[in-house]
Amino acid sequence: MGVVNPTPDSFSDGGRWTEPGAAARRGYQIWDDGADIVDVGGESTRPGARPVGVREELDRVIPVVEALAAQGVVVSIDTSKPDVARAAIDAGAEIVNDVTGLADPAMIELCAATDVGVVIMHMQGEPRTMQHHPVYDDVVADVAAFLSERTNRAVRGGVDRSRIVVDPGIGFGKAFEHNLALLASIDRLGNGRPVLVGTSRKRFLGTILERAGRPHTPDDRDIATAATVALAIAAGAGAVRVHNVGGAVDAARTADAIVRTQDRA
Ligand code: PMM
Repeated sequence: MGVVNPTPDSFSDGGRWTEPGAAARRGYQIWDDGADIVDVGGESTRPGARPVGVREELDRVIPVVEALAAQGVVVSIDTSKPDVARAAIDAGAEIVNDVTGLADPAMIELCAATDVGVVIMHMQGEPRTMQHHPVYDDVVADVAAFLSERTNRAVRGGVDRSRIVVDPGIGFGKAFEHNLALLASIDRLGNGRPVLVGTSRKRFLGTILERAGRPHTPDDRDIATAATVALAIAAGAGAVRVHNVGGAVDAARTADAIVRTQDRA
């Protein structure tokens, strides 16, 4: 899954694709680079980010979704607002990626009625404050239980279980150690559903690189991201969400080839 954020303030690519034509071109480029899905998001969820209104989010994403879907690109819409998700589905989006894990019952209804693919992500708290002091009893067990509970709730609401993918929400209300623990336990998170992992350019990678005295702007984190992609795929992740698709595709294919070779041996 490649990422395009037509926002002014996303932590990695914010401000680069605010013009819809530029965002759509970026989406095609990601598709060309080998993404199977292009994820379009109009509201930054970076720590401390302020919410945006429905109208503004629609203005940012709908032209981009329309343009990409018209070219045959498989688009997911990264939103927690049912009104935005509905308009995006009408514009051709096939997947709803909800960082609140379908917290709004209207989102469950919409996903059930439209038969889209669904990403249920875990977040502790809300973006404005989520990094202040995240606390868990046992982060892996707590996140796995949340994902299982939200999956079951969606299924009870009419969403086909086979259409659901779960995501531990790396960096969403998680301290450095929480992120590492989750990435080391991907096999325990899915409860039978495929796991999507989004590590791309995130702060915890900056922390690792800083500790080693390495540069650490978000764009400098692509090789570190590729390491997480390979490890995630080797650990059984079903999908990864990244900004630099070309590099991640190479890393994912390599890991996949090695793991499959072992399966055959
Ligand atoms: N991370 C971001 C945004 N949306 N969605 C899912 N499912 N998983 C993630 O890890 C995730 C997400 C962070 O912001 P970005 O769009 O700038 O990468």
